Amino acid sequence: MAFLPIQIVVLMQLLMILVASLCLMKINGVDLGEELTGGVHGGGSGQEQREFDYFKLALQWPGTICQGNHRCCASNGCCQGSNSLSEFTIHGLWPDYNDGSWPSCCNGPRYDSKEISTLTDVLKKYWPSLSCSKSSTCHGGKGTFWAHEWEKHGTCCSPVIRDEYSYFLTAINVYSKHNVTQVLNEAGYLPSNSEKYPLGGIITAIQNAFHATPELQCKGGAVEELHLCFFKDFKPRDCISEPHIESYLVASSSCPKYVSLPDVQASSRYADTRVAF
Ligand code: U2P
Repeated sequence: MAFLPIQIVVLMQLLMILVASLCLMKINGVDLGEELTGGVHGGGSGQEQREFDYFKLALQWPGTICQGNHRCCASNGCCQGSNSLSEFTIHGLWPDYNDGSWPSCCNGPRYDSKEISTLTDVLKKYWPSLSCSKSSTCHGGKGTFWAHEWEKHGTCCSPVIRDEYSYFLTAINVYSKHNVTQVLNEAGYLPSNSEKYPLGGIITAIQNAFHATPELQCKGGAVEELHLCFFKDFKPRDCISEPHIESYLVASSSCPKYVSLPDVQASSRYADTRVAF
């Protein structure tokens, strides 16, 4: 009985240490949630980071992204009549770690548009920026969408991809070899402003075509991004560690059970809002 107060005091001290540690973490800006769910680790410029585990080809659905984007400029693919908004375009080729985090801004040369001058036309069509905003680069400045993707992700693809030209060319090749839009169209999932499609059906169509499970992200019930994952030799692999679609639907996806693939026409949509630059 005589030991009871001492035990309580020790317990209280332990509790105070725990509370103090949590407060310090908050003060130092460490976000526990982010640490647990993954995030942009090692985001400084030109850092030596451990080799990545696999590639993620991130595709975006312009029909969804362009709906929330009403400003036109020369670089905004949403406004280019020649660009189809009914096809997935490239967001980036991202090296990722199996634990859900990823390296960023690794050692490597800064973006140089001259390096990819021969690819520009192809990139404008299949890897357009879908906004007028400039993107952050790894050196504290702002640059094009392509500059952002090369510096943040491309520099971390070593030793598989070692230079800017190879980074963009590889992404275009992987994208052309895995035509997600065609796979979905052939399965009956066509761009539409009225139809809703089962998320499970979309995932199954991709699984049947590429023998790997993709990752999907939605905004307001519409598909915004679709990610395909690859081993370092570019053979397809699952993006998600949980192989059961049902649990994936419930636990990890920002998509509802039925999703849309909005159909937005670039030329007609922007006919009245186009501005000269
Ligand atoms: O998901 C929000 C942003 O985080 C970055 N991201 C996400 C998943 C992943 O596997 N790798 C990755 O880098 C992307 O950042 P961005 O390239 O757009 O700057 C993604 O948009």
